[in-house]
Amino acid sequence: MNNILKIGVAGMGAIGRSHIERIANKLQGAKVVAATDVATEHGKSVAESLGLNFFPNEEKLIAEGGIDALIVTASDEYHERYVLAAVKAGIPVFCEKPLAPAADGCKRIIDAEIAGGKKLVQVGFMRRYDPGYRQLKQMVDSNEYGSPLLLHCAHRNYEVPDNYDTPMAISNSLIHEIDVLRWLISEDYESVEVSLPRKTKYAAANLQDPQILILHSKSGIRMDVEIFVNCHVGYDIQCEICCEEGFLKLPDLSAPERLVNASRIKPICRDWSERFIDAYNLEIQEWINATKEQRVDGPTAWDGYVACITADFAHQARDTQSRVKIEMPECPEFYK
Ligand code: ISE
Repeated sequence: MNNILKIGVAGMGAIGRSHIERIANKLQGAKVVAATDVATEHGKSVAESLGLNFFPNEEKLIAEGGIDALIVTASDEYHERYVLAAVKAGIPVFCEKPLAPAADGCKRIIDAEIAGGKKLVQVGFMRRYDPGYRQLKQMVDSNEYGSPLLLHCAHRNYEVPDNYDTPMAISNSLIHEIDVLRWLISEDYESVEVSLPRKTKYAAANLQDPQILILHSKSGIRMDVEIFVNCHVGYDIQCEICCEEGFLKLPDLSAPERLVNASRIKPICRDWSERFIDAYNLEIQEWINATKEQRVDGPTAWDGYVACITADFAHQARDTQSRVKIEMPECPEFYK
């Protein structure tokens, strides 16, 4: 591999374009050279407007695109197909979360990666790169504040499109907390339950919104996470860790306060691309650096699998309105 990592992108939607833009304008050591998309006409026109070679499918992109690595930013249902193509070709692949819409898809990826004998997959759990979450992690790991006992979290989106349904609140949005909380406390989950409050008038018929997920870790830490995707207020992410000797709070993005008309106004973000811009930049830069040294330093396919297994048990807990034990397979040596 020469000095510049040549990347192909599968999926020319908003997140794909924003990764292409950050690699071109903000990050070092890589260049996006080629692209594919299941929607050929759309993909082709976006790719051409960005000066990228377009290929009609992933096989051609990998075989003829001259790429060293792949970034998968297609919709969730195409993740498995693209990741498997990269793994089978032996090239590193960064896949946006979730690794697949359900755990069985992740399992096929794990099996293929283990069969190839080399770690190639990183999952886009970008919260692990957010400076605020990183500070929380250092504080928890330092043990200066004692053991974590309780976590109170919220994940609020301004609004979501009408095709966004009840399971997506967990599998597409709250999956970030499923990953980042397990990473923060360095422990696996024991059980999950889902409480369903009164529904907002802004939610479409196919969406229960808000929902509250309650997770218990193996050692008994209790974590409640509100997911409220049509809150019509802004993009608001909260995480408070109550430890034996102190309470640790995730900082908000700093913004100046305005004092006007006898009020104090402090803006909050409108959406996630604004709130987590630093996290995305760091995440992709660190992936580029590690990929060039043939390592996977970030969240692995195993982390993606664990998150999807947890989400699948959460769906069961919601549908049965009961506390469900999370059965997790033993982590293979390959991922330890
Ligand atoms: C989106 O895909 C994200 O990753 C955002 O962080 C999350 O807040 C949003 O709900 C998801 O749809």
